[in-house]
Amino acid sequence: MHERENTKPENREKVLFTPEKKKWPNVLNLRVLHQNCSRANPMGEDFDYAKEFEKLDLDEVKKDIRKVLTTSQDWWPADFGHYGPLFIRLAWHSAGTYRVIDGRGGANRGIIRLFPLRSWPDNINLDRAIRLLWPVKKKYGRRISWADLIILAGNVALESMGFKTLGFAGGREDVYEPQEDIYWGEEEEWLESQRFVEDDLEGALAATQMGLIYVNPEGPGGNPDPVEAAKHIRIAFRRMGMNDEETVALIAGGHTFGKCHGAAPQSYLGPEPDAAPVEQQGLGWKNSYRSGKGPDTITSGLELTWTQNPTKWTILFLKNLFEYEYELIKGPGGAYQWIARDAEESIPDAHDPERKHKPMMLTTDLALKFDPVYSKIAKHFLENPEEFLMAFARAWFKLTHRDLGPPSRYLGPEIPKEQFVWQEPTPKADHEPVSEEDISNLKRKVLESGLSVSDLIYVAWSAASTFRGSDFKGGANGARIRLEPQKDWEVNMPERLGRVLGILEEIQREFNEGQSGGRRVSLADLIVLAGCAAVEEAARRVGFDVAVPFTPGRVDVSMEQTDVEFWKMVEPVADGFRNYFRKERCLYSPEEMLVDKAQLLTLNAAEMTVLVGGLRVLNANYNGTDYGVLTDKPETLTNDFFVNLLDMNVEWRPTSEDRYAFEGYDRESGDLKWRATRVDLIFGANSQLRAICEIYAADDGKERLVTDFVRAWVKVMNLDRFDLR
Ligand code: HEB
Repeated sequence: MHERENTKPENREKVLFTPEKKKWPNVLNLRVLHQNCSRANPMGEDFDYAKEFEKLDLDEVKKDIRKVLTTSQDWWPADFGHYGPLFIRLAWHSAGTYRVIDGRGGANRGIIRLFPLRSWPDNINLDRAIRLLWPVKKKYGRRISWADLIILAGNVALESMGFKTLGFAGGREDVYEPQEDIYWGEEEEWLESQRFVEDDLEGALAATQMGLIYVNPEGPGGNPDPVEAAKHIRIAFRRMGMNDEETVALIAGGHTFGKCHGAAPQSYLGPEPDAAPVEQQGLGWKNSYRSGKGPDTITSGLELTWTQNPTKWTILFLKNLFEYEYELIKGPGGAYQWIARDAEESIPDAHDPERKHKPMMLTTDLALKFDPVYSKIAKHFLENPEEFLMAFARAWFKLTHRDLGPPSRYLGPEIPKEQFVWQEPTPKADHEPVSEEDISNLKRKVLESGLSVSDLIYVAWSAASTFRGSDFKGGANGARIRLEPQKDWEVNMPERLGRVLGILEEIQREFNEGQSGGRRVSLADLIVLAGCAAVEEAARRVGFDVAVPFTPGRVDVSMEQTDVEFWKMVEPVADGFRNYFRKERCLYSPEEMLVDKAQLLTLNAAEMTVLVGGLRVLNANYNGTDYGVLTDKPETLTNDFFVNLLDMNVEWRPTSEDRYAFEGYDRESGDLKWRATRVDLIFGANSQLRAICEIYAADDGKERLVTDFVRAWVKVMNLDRFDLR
């Protein structure tokens, strides 16, 4: 790896690791559950981004961006007189941090403009790209978010260079505070260690090295081996949900444009934005080499231009890749790159019309030629430029829209008509929803069906809790729980699930067939409705007559509308709400996995607490275990979990070597009373969680528990109801 000494963020420790974290590393970071709260949002609670965005004249915005693209600024002169390639790189790096496994990262909140991403070494000089767009952002203010503007600018850049995109959807709402929930890696130093653990990336991280969007352009660890590089590319792009064809299209399509910058070694660069002196006003990497810009620019430290026409959509990247033999050299930046020694000097200079260069490539570009699978695809694209164009258009749209959620969240006039399986569309219901009277009839049917409260709760939770606030995927809508692969997930207890769904489907059929009007109930609705009925029943058993709000309108989707590959990758390895934990596949402790899941469900600490305590007494554990079921009357919505957890007469002892399972003994009699996992006991151990538990354990906490549980339950059931907002 080339020198990146000056880009070390000295302040990182101070900011990321708070004093408590250093002294008590095991204290759960519950702050991740309270990020970007209304107090951190300067836009105020009433701000409705969708409404503001709809006021926008998108054509006018695009016109303004187009003007920026070709208006070179003295403070950062445009290569080839066109900022298009730079903006494409900006959009790609903004979207490219997305990872399938937890849906975090990506373009949808504008985090590339905030700490720490704006200071990532891979994002060198993208701070300039964002500043170039400021006049446009300034003009439209709240009507367009940075998150949307950055992706739109990438699209306009492509279009202005002769490429036809599939379209653009808005709807990405900015955050105003760096996100704490995104685990980017353990490394203390940027780019320090290789992140492959037995040929697999640590857990789930998309980048193969800290601080890189994907892979090291010089090859793994700076080793210029295209075949090895291909392996890393494959893993890294798969983590982001891209297959081989999409990967080749993206790299070849992206590197059709622009150039790499490495006029001199990176030692000329000053500190990154978050470590730079205040007078630089958030611009980092001040370059002391000659003019520090234009022909003297240092970004990646690699110096090359791929094609003869770097500001036009062409097939030239692929043509050059296959036409020439490449030889390994070190460029002026001191980094490994490849040159077509025998080729003519056919490549234009970015700033000097008199100069020409030979075609050059990155090690990672050559991976497309030397990996047998990539090479087949790349050659096919070279011979079929139309297919290449379509493949890039689709992959680009997926890259930049994947984290925006289902099409029902898309905004604006440029939404493509075509729908894609990765979007997981949940169409609007084409039937009339059930009436209030139907709802109470159905609830009665469900409760009389012989299914237990626990059955109904477990299945409703299994369906709804796939939701992730990170990329707005999952949820009960669509009833994907009855399809592959969710129906076979271990955590869903396939046998029980099959039995419960069988009975619910029977009730559904009976209801729908008995309807003379247009009213129908979808299985997705019935699953949630059944859960509501179970919660009501469990509350009734303690004497509380509550109505759990239910809003019909969910639909059942087909296999064709389900991204099977995606769901295979995101099968839960833990769900503390169901006391499920697969140790060998988890990166964090059980309690951390619980918080992680709660964060994806957009729950705060109190909601998480009341849900766990409620689910335990409702007997909703994986495999029906009694861990944490601290009650003598299971399937009844009592506050027993909290009362017994805080009971000083019980003494807890670990029973397993890994300290996952515990037993609670009566201090006086010595009798075994309860069993629990770490996920249960953390609520009594952690000071913040214990403080919340006390509210529910108190003598006046019984009713409060019911009310709060119902509210949190309904919230989870409706997380994916974008149609209601
Ligand atoms: Fe790229 C540029 C690497 C993928 C688009 N890239 C670039 C560079 C480098 C790279 C190193 C240079 C920077 C500077 O400035 O210096 N890439 C890379 C890698 C990968 C990639 C390693 C993986 C394999 N790209 C990509 C994609 C895309 C792109 C996917 C899209 C789609 N890039 C791009 C562009 C550019 C770049 C457009 C240019 C920029 C300018 O010109 O500024």
